[in-house]
Amino acid sequence: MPHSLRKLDVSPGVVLWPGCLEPAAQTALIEDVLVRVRDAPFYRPRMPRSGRPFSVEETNFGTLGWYSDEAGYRYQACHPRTRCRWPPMPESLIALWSTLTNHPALPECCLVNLYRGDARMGLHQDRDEAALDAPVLSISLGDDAIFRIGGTTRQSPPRRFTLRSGDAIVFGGIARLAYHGIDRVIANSCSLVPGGGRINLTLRRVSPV
Ligand code: MD3
Ligand code: FE
Repeated sequence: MPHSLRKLDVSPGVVLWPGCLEPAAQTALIEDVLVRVRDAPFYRPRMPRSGRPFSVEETNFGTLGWYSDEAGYRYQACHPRTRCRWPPMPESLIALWSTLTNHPALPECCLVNLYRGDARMGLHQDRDEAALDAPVLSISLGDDAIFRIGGTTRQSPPRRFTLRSGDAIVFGGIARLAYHGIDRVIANSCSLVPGGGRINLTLRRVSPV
């Protein structure tokens, strides 16, 4: 259950709930994540063609997981190393999706991004989902991150703001295809993630209804 439903309209299509999850809910959620990570360990995706490894480590929950390697970006039902289906999405996240997005269809993918050390995420669009009418929900856990979001071209002037542990943010409408990225993570700004760092959970609908 969300702790605070105080919301901020950050820019068209972007709604931020600062401190949506209270500390106890953050602890419960990180435990829900880490127990699933035992079955679906973090791996380092690679860039299409070049095979250059990401600085971020990833895993997924739900019926479809986002994956990238030399062959390209795609959604797949199984973990690349274990070959098993991804663990189910925590129920609390499905409930939060319905509360915050009001979207009628269920999320299919919870992409889990782990930022440690100098990990960052370059400016990109999320456009591997056929269901581009559905919003994306992101939940931040652990260290603060400097998030950057622009418009629908790389040239659009970006806005930057900090995403903190427990924050929830929804990207829909015109923001759904906005360029965005994580410039950097502020090490040791939060002690929630065992071993340090930041975990971001991104919930997405992939298939059209
Ligand atoms: C804006 N992750 O996994 S979450 C990603 O914090 C990704 O790990 C970042 O970008 C992270 O693709 C940013 C915020 C986010 C997620 C999806 C979006 C912003 C978005 C999709 C469309 C527009
Ligand atoms: Fe993204």
